[in-house]
Parts: sequence; C-alpha cells; structure tokens
Amino acid sequence: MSISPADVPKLNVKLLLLGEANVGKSSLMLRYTDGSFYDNKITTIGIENKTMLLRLDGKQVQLQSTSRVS
Ligand SMILES: Nc1nc2c(ncn2[C@@H]2O[C@H](COP(=O)(O)OP(=O)(O)OP(=O)(O)O)[C@@H](O)[C@H]2O)c(=O)[nH]1
Ligand SMILES: [Mg+2]
Repeated sequence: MSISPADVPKLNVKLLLLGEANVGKSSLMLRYTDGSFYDNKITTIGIENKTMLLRLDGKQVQLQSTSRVS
C-alpha cells in the first residue's frame, strides 16, 4: 500500500506527562487520544505511549504522548 503526501504528518509533536503516582496521567492521555475513561486501578509500569493524528490549523499533526511517574 502506498502512502500519499497528504498522509505524511507535517508536524511531529512529543508530549511527556510526568507526575506523582495515581494522579491521573494515563487517564488524561487516554481521554484525549481515545475519548474514553476507565475507572481502573492498574498502575503504569515504566512508561506508557499513545499516538494519534490530528489536524491543527489545516496541518496534519502526529502527537506522540508518553506518561511516566516523575
Ligand atoms: N473520579 C475521577 N477519577 C479519576 C480521574 N482521572 C483518573 N481517575 C482515577 O484515578 C486513578 C489513577 O488514574 P491513572 O490514570 O491510572 O493515574 P496515573 O497517574 O497514570 O497512575 P500511575 O500510572 O500509577 O502513575 C484511577 O483509578 C482512575 O480511574 C478523574 O478525572 N476523575
Ligand atoms: Mg499510569
């Protein structure tokens, strides 16, 4: 499958969410990237990554977010 130029992200943004344990970092990331919320008690071991494509001011943006305990 070929990728057209329109599919290539124009901006690559990396976001690092740091904070104390159990403050809601993973939930915030999941809410923004997936629109969902789960009241789970599973702590993140190490780091967690989510990637999403969005359009800002007509530009295609790839957002790569990472959360970890500070
Ligand atoms: N009521 C409520 N609960 C929330 C909210 N955000 C997160 N929680 C709950 O708080 C707890 C911790 O949320 P996480 O997103 O796992 O927090 P975290 O900072 O990633 O935690 P660690 O990975 O352990 O560092 C979970 O039980 C979530 O369901 C919120 O806005 N409202
Ligand atoms: Mg977490």
